[in-house]
Amino acid sequence: MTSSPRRHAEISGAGFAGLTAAVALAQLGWSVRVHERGQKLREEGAGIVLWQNSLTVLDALGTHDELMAGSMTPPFYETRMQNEIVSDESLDGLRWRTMTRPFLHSVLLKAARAAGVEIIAGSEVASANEAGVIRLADGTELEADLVVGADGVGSNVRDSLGIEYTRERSRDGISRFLVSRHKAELQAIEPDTEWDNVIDFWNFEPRVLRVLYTPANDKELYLALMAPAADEDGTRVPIDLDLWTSIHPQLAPALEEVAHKEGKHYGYQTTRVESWRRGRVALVGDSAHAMCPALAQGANCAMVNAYTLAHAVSDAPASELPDALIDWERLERPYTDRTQDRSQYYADTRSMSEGNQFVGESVEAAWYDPTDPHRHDAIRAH
Ligand code: 5PR
Repeated sequence: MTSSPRRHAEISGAGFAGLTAAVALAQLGWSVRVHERGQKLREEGAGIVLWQNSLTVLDALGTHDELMAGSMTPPFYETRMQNEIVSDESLDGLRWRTMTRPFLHSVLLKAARAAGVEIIAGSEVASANEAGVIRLADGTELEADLVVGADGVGSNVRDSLGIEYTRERSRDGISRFLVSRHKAELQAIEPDTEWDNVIDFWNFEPRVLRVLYTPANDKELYLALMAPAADEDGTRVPIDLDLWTSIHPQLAPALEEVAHKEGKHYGYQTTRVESWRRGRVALVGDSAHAMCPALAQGANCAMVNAYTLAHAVSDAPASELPDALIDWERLERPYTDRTQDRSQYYADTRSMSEGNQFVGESVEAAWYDPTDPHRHDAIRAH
């Protein structure tokens, strides 16, 4: 047996998708370099829900214990309409965890360093070609067996390759914040409520203003404030405290802390690309499938696809890598496409407000096991 030379990957983007691909590839024996255009390696986002699909990936990468120590599983996913409880879902054996985005990022960064990944901050990948050459903003060219475009919704990698996409905007959008738990103050207002559940406070009257309340750990609370993109006061950041507390008075202690925070309102949008790959280049995460957050699957699908990408290319001989990417897209993409479509549907119809939504096809992605070698048996048979 001859030992083949170590294969090399250049990755653009040190977010959840890029770091997951980096760790998975490095653990499979690749040399990996990640370019992050930001000057600092950190995540600015607020909170996140991870479902079983991405938790399975994080287990496979060896981060289980660390991840569990800094995250939590709320007892129920509660939905309220006009402050009446519509449903309390226990999610029927499906694993899920809530945490902050900076925490998840720190776990992946540590795993990447432990796996020997080289990460360069302040390094922007300006373009890539299908032969596997990237060009940095400073003109440097680097060659790789595999290039990964994990560079977000405005991806240079995607756009320099001429991969086309469509973008649809939805009518609503969201501003996200991390604050402290305020549990005692909230209990003073609603003593019968533990305030450990995720509580999705929908409100349609007198206007559409929704607060998604998500405990992220013992100390931190993730609040997502949704309003129609056309609502100037509802989308203002820093928030209009009087407006939000007039609709959600029971959340006043937490909203008061939010009112001191800078931030940004993001309009929901769905980006659909013509292809996830071109030659030796693969797209993962928002560059490939930016989606509405209604099913909270954007980052989850990103991590799943980054993981399956690493395995797909490692299982194939180096010369056949472009074909391996074709197969990878053909087998893995349908799950993400369906999730993207459903998430857009739920965002457009606001039908998550009806409660009891985490059943059937809406949790298809959450139940998906990217480590199951038989997961494509039915498709392959055709
Ligand atoms: N679920 C989660 C979330 O963060 C959002 C939504 C649903 C966990 C918004 O960011 O419906 O928009 C949603």
